[in-house]
Amino acid sequence: PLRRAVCPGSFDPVTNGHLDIIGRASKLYDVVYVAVMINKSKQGLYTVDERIDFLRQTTEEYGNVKVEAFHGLLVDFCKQRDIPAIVKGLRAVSDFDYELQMAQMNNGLSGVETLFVPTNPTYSFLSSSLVKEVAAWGGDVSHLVPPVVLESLSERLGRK
Ligand code: COD
Repeated sequence: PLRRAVCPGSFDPVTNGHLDIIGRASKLYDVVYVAVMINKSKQGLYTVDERIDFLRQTTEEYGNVKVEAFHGLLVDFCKQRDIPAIVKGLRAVSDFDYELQMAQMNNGLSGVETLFVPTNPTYSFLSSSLVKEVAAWGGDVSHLVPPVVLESLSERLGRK
């Protein structure tokens, strides 16, 4: 049977930190789903379709990554696709508290396991929200996001 896992997130937009985790997961599993979780109460910079488009373009080279949007609980996404494992990146201790809570909640809800991959130290400070803030003020984020995202950030935010 195929070994499946999911990398969930908001991906508003995808960063090199996300891609590092997705790429590493794609070497460990036969199929890796990337789930763009829709949060109606949080308006993003990018629409869900735009986020998916960036993710598809940047994960195509891995060959075994499927990108999908989902509105609902992550455990339901997993149940519907028979996915037993969630793969998450851990950047720092500050991520740990909340990630542990979600991992335990998700395991209690459905038995799904969460595996943590330590972030590549190059990206340990990196988040989508910091990228947006730095880019909005004209800072250079070219080493932090893939080229398609960089291009669109400069368009959307009016500079590079
Ligand atoms: N390096 C490595 N990994 C990183 C980095 C980085 N620099 N930045 C982010 N990551 C990884 C982390 O594992 C992170 O969790 C994931 O990528 C996604 O990051 P974001 O910022 O796009 O997404 P979040 O943190 O907003 O995602 C939260 C979820 C959408 C996963 C969560 O809210 C969720 O599961 N929601 C669905 C509803 C649900 O089931 N709720 C109950 C949860 S118990």
